Amino acid sequence: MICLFLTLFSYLLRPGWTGVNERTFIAVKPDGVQRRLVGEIVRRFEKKGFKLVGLKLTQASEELLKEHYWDLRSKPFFGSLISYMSSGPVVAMVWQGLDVVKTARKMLGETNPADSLPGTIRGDYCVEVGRNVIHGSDSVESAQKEISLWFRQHELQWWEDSSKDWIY
Ligand code: IDP
Ligand code: MG
Repeated sequence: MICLFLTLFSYLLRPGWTGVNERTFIAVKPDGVQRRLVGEIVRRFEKKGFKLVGLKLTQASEELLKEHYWDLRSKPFFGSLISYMSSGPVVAMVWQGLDVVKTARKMLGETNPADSLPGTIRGDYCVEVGRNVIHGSDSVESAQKEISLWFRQHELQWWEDSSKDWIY
């Protein structure tokens, strides 16, 4: 009985989504939107088998971006990063699936496009670190923070995925 209670308690206090319910925050940056890469990027995540649970075209405020990139505030490129990211709309998305955070980072490639292998998004579609077309959360913890920063709860959809038994 105590065991059952403890299990239920730890389930209720679980640190966000895990397993097949893991979620990550992906954003097509302003250069990606301008260069018509939105469809291609969404296509890659869909074809991989991940589930789209949130998507919007949005103009991010400098306030939101400073919060989003808070860890980089002392970097010399911080100012130019904020103006780049606020230079036009971004497509903000939440994708869900097993190991989606780690896998998405692999699909993106390295921060610097020059270090990114062909076949990755940054390896295929950009050349400069300051114009690297896409953002992806670097850990489950950052994903949770970023999702709550960019999305309201009601903007995330719950839907039954009819292909799930063929993916898992
Ligand atoms: P990530 O996007 O691969 O997680 P971070 O180190 O978190 O890389 O940096 C965030 C963003 O800041 C990068 O995607 C890139 O747009 C920009 N950035 C990182 N390093 C540099 C740099 O050396 N010069 C200019 N921009 C940079
Ligand atoms: Mg990062």
